[in-house]
Amino acid sequence: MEHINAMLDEFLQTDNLNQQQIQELQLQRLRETVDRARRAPWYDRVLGDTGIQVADIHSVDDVCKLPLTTKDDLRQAMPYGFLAVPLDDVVRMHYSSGTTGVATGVCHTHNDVRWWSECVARGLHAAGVTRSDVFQNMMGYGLFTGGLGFHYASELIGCMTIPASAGNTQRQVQLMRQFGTTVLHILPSYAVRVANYCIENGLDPASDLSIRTVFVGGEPHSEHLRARIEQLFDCKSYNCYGLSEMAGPGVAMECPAQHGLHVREDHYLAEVLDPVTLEPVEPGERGELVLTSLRREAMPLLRYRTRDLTRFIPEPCPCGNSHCRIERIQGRTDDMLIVKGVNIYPQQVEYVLMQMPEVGNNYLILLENPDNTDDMVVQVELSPTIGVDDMRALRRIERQLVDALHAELLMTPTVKLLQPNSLPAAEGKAVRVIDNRQ
Ligand code: DLL
Repeated sequence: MEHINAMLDEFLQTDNLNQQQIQELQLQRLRETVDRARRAPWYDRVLGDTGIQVADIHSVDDVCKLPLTTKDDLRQAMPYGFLAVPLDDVVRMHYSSGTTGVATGVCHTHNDVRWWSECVARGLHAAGVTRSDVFQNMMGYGLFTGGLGFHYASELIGCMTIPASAGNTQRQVQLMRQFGTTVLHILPSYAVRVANYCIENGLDPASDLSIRTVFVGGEPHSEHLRARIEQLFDCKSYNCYGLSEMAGPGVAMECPAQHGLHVREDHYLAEVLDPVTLEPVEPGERGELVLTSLRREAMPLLRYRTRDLTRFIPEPCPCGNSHCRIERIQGRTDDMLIVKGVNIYPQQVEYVLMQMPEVGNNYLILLENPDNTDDMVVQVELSPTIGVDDMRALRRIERQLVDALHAELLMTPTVKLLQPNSLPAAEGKAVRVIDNRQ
């Protein structure tokens, strides 16, 4: 118990560093990282080509002198081109999930695993999770980082941890009831599905379960989806962001203010760049998040292009944590769809749908071009509370959805209403778009 309290005190001290202290720490760690990165064959070559030395880094702003790293670079250098330690020092590897191409492997030393767990544990602690909580981890265990990333963190806090992994909803609910689960870690799309499974089986997820805190992440989701989760389980839902290349979940997490995610700035140096010019955006403007790991030993990454779109929230956070905040991820640069010449992010569709109480859990965007003209069909599951026999009511809902989507997207999609739970449920992260266009 004493060691947990000492650790929690340390978390508090780190979260309460002021910006000047954070930047001093970042500068020291940035220099160490550049030094360490040179031991990896890839960076030895790339940094050698640029001629940049540790001595050229005088402030954290000098990070812009370093070369950018992309997912393609990682792919080219698979499996060990980015490894900066002897293989003997590596204790684990994970895959990035590869939703946008070939998955890449990421290696970890003992320290990498420990610091990663601490980053997540800080978020659990900030949200009020304690050793008295029963923590059900419903993210996939294995190569995906969602499961093990939170598992070690909740054990650090001292929670009774249920390594439930993803899927098998009936057993998940049974575990929650049997063991009085109070905290969940879950994909946001799956959270709503679990709640609806409860309702269909005569349980009220708000009153028949004991969930008070839910951590969601791993995929984009809107503020409205959060509101739904909170209402369904009568809980607080906190957003957690991360990517396997930077260890996994815990790069940035929400605090009780629930407005933006605090980047763990003692571990990650964040930049927001214009994805086209690759120059920093104006303060507070949206762009691509670029991350430099500051402590990772096995695979330090310099200026990694995440492809995730966000912005810094410049105002200080009322929670007192002075680490910078990013807004929830608005999509990925490579998510953008061009339909009939209009740029669309799937997040915009979710934003519209989740405001309508008639809409159920799941939706799917289908893109086709039968006569060389783009067609966008939004398949929308209805809420289980809507009678599917009232044709007039269904036509009204369809019309409302088309109008609301048109107002947001500036183009008119076709809307198809479906019975509740009729779309195939994804095993892992939700599949929101199928592009069948030639
Ligand atoms: O998804 C790590 C993770 C697991 C984070 C569980 C949070 C909770 P990857 O499989 O490598 O790692 O996928 C990383 O997922 O670049 C984002 O595009 C997306 N992503 C992750 N968290 C969020 C989030 C894990 N909270 C990619 N909001 C990232 C939006 C997210 N997108």
